Amino acid sequence: HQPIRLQDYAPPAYLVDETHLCVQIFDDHALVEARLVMRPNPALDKHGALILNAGDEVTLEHIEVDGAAVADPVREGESLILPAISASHFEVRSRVRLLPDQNTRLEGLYRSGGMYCTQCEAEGFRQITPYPDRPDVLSVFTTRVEAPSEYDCLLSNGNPVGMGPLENNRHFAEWHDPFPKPSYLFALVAGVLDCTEDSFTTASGKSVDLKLYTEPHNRHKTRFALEALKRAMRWDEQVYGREYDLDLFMIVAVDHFNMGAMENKGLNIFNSACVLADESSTTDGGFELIEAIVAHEYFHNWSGNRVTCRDWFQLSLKEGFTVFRDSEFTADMHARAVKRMDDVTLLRTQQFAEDAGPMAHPIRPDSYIEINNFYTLTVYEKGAEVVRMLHTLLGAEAFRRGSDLYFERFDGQAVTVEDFVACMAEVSGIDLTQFRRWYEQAGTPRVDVTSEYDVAAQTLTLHFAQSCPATPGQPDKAPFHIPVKLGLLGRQSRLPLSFTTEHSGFDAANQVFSLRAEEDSLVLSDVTEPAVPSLLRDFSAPVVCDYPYSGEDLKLLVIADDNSFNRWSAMQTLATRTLVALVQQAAGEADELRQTLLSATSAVLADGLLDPAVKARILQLPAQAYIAEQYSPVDPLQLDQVHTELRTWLACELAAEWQQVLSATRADEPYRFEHRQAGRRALHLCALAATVLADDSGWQAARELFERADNMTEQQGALRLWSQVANTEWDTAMEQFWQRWKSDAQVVEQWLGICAQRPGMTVAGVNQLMQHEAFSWDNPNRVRSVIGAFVMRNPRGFHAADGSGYRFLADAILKLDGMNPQIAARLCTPFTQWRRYVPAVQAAMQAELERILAPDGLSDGVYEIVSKTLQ
Ligand code: BAL
Ligand code: ZN
Repeated sequence: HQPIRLQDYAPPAYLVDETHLCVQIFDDHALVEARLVMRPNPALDKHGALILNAGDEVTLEHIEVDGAAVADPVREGESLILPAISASHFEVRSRVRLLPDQNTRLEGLYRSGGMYCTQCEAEGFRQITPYPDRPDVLSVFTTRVEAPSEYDCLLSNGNPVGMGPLENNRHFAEWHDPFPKPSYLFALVAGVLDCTEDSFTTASGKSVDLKLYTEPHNRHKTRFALEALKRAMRWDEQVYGREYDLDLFMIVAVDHFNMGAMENKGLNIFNSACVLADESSTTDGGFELIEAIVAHEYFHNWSGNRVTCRDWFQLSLKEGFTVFRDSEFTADMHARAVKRMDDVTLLRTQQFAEDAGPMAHPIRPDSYIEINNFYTLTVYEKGAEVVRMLHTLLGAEAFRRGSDLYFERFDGQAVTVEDFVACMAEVSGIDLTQFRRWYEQAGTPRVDVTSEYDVAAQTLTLHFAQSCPATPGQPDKAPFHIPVKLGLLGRQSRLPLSFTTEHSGFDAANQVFSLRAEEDSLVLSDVTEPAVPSLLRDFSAPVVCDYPYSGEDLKLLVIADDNSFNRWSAMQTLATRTLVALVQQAAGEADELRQTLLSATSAVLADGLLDPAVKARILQLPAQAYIAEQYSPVDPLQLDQVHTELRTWLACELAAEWQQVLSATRADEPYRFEHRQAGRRALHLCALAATVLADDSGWQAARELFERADNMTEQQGALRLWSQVANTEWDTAMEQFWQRWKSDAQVVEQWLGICAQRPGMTVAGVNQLMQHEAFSWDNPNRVRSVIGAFVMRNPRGFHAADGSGYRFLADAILKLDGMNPQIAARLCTPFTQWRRYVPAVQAAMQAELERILAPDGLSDGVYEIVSKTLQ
């Protein structure tokens, strides 16, 4: 379990100009022949041994250099070591044998149901053929696929250049990808597939064929993704000036997949759950997610593929940037403020916890044991926030010049985050030296703000102090460059106030203060009345921003802030404070905050002008996971109880108002996925949640919605809410739902999730659910739907006082580690917070963590997370 360090980066000794692969698929094995046209890296004086990576899925049958067989190549771990080569050009040929049916880790070439497919990022290509499997080796690939004729679709990257029959009822297809690419972008698919076709004409008039391949029974679920793809292609032309570059763009839907999707050049491979949709089986959230993932993978064609990463430490170079791009795309397609609330909820609830835990790392980590552990919320979501801050500091126009320069200067190259930031600095003239600390320092910075108002001078002075907690390996942090977007609200007038300031760090046009020092003060003049500051508008930086607001200040912001994101954020702060006070049994304070929360909730419910989607989000209490980050030690069962009691109290106190919302938001038109309708449904489900909580017979409203709804959003929403009562009628409804949808894999995954999250679910119940025909250990989606949902979204079940939830999770991790280490490692997350809990919980979790670490042969992935968690 050796760490790999950024500081040890060395350029590749040898380059691969051409990669010629022949992949022959047989019933019980596959043979891969590779011909690599190579040369020593001209940038280096010394080259040393030729080291190829070869994973343990690969049985080497033959390898030769320029026609001379290498009899006994040294194999050390994943390295295949050949003697140094001095020729200016040479060819390496190899033949290996693979067993795709037995590849349960789902990296390299594997079988998913009836089809063969590949997953190569980050280091899966070495499980297909010996190769310098690193992102800074870019090569032009030509791939021949041979398979039994029944597999009618044989696909790879680039353009088709040949196909035809072979002997023994076999056939072949040949593909050529003219764009040099790293091996992690290689893909291959062989299957009996149905193809839905479309086309797109680029801004410069080129016609691109679009093809979405599925297993035949999923043909009816392809239209939405293809339409989303075309919207994404147009948006990338309009917003970034990026056109698609090949004549063909293919997507394949695969049932067994470790992640959401993969941006292989010209041949994206998707987890079926992240691409297949139709109006009867997909929820509003599902549609939005699919549209975003289709866009994300497409956007990688430039941010990732044409310009790629030098090494895996630079992962956020492509992922942070591409998440920022897809997030802006969704904001443009739907509702900007709502998308911001959803993104910030994810960040605050989960990324902040990661940044405060044992796995905390900068968005560019400086070491890892298993790179798959670093496909994290920090690299992706915080990485996107860092790019967003650049966008805020530069403004849209300069940012676009920066991205144009980046794509032009580094097209066809593998580069670093410094290269990206340097382009942004060059076009804007802004000194981003300090800003680069965002890439280097882990942890969520805090910005503490206080104020004083001088009535006579009409000045409001805001004092800022920034700090950042210590994280593993980084005890001390230097100050960050933090853009704080702000505004003022008059305490009496309740109206936005204008102001002026002389501070050179304030961008008046965008109302953004650049906080660079550890402490700084911003004097705002012409402030005509006492004001409540509205800080960190639109979440202008990924920080915790604290100000000593009174409950009434927060209520004022909830009701009257002209920044709708901050209306939501103020309500989150008010609810968080209330919950923390209740948990800590701070009686007087808790009661006062609770009353203020009630009155703010009532005002929001009565606001007829609020977008229903925004209203639904404002009315949602922060998740327990977020509250658990605010204090320590946490008793998770007590927190669950307090959270439920507060929701119930708000529901009872405002029962009449919720009832009115419930009737006002009933569907009165057939289902369509669009913002207005989705907002109405979200609000309807909020009101239904209150109804179920407030009234013993409230579940009947859920039953009524389940029976009436013409759409999956409301049917599933009703089943989830009704599950809190879990009576025999609910069992019958769940059985009916199962019978109706059991042949639809995506709905079945949702159904399993509802079962696993049901209040009252125990380990015994989950074990029984895992005997159901719908569950399968070798399908990551099913594992996530049952085990993931139970341990991450069922606090009462997972934290059962007898420790059964922790034992269950440890057993599952150990079992999965031998099958699919990536999925096993992901499941370790709930244990990473163990030190935050009360002593009894800590002890029980620690014992399970030690049990996981005990066996020999643990994967690097699980070892890295568990050992760092115990440190
Ligand atoms: N590159 C892995 C999947 C994604 O982030 O697009
Ligand atoms: Zn990505």
